[in-house]
Amino acid sequence: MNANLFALFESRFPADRSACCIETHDGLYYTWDDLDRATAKLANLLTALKLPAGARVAVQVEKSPEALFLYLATLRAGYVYLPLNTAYQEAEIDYFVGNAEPAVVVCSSSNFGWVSKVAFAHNTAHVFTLDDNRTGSLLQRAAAQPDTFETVPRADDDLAAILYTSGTTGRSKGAMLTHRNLASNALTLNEYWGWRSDDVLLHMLPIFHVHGLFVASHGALLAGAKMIWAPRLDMGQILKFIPRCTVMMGVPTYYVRMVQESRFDKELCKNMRLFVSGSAPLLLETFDAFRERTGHTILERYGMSETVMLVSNPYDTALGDRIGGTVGMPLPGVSVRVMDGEGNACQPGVIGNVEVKGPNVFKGYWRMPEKTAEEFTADGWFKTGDVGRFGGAIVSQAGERKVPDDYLTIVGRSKDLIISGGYNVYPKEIESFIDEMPGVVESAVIGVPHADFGEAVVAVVVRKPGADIDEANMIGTLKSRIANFKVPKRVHVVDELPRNTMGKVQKNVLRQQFATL
Ligand code: MLC
Ligand code: AMP
Repeated sequence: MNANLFALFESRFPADRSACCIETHDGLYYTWDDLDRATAKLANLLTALKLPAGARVAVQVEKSPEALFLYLATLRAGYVYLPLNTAYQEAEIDYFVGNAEPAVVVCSSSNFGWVSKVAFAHNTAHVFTLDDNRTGSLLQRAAAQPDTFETVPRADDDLAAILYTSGTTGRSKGAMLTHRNLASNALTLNEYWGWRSDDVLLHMLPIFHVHGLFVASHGALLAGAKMIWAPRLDMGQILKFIPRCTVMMGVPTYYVRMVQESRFDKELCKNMRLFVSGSAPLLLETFDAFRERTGHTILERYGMSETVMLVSNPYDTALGDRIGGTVGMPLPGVSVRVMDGEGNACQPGVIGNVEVKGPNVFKGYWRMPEKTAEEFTADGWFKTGDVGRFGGAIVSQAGERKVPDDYLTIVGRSKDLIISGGYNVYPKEIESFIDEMPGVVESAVIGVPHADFGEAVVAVVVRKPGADIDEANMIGTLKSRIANFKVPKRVHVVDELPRNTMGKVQKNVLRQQFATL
């Protein structure tokens, strides 16, 4: 059997291929036939390039149906897809391209100048452009290709995608996901969340991370369900499209903003069957307010780039309630354990490190066998870096609620990570940029509570005697060098950083000090 993920999707295409597969926010319709033909043309183009086996196709483009087709065509042709956040700037792209050595790079035409320079410097053989208005050299070249293509056979363990996740120390690591990782997770979610062929997914997430590219798109593709496709979070478009939709997924910021919109109510959402939240903690306050406003109980789930989805609140009420503040139960086929520092499993109610195992767990970090080995226990469990507990209780204004022992609650992270609006920011990376700036002795980057983004990035900077550090200047300089979501919202200049007796910076002290910013 062909384990190629695309072959799985193909096997689930609806019988009527003239049905709508993607409707865009600006009124375009793509049928399942269109998807089939477009991915065939792109797969033929990739094949015609005679790329080496296992070649990576790195893509930094704005969201469009054609960008999704490029992902699917890469799978179909048997190559490895490498999506890149559109906010990444030159230094970041230089690292990813240098590390992954893609044979093909696809970028927007406005970035072609600098992206092609970076790509050619790293010996990438082919650089194409793709814009979100159905133009660019990629589509021009693909137009001349045949519109049928025999999906290339792949084995379970062959790579399908590499997703870069930032590292707590050092540079980003490329999580290698296989066809089996993605297929097993998609099949599990298909069943667990009750996907139906008559579902309509409101797709508003970016398609360069797990949530939008895999969880959302795979769900609809596997169900043979239609997607309404919008380029970014936009309340106007939610109000316009939600009455025709049945499923929506978002990071918590999406729900915070929906609750703030008074026109978002029960009547508007009456066709909906499922709202999913993930990628960052959803505040109980948002969970409750959303239910009050719409009558819908958000389903919160937990996952990561290395594992796709791990744990989910139930869709089927026969399995249990969706409990706000928890991420639910391990998905079928996924094992989750909470361990203390001595390698023993914690009792329910006791907090420890979350470790996982299953067919969804990635193959390792690209060309980093030592880092891969560090992240797995001797008995083969992946250390998520998240801290949580099974069972226990959720305390809210409404009182204390006992949580069943098979429900997981994520209470924090052992990794030094900030999640802002669903994007991960590793303080170390930002600190190294700041520390190189003139007049800076050292810096500490922390996350502080933020009503919209959940956490906001804040930098605390120690200046050299007599140096004049200007907050706006520093923010401006950082904006030109790193992705905008990583740039500190505020910079505080201090005389020294608080340290413990070991000389380690006490970030918890700084977090408390700046918590009310
Ligand atoms: C944008 N900005 C952010 C930001 N997004 N700042 C902090 N954190 C963010 N996430 C800043 C910009 O730099 C800009 O600043 C200003 O906000 C306005 O930019 P924008 O592009 O207009 O913002 P907006 O459209 O409102 O975007 C916010 C957002 C977006 C929350 C909608 O960030 C988003 O779509 N996030 C989703 C992330 C996601 O898909 N995560 C999944 C990861 S997968 P300035 O100063 O220039 O004005 C994963 C695994 C799993 O984690 O479990 O799913
Ligand atoms: P990423 O590396 O971008 O895939 O992000 C994965 C991380 O996001 C996880 O390790 C968690 O820290 C966090 N995360 C994802 N979903 C949730 C959730 N529902 N609640 C809390 N944290 C989450």
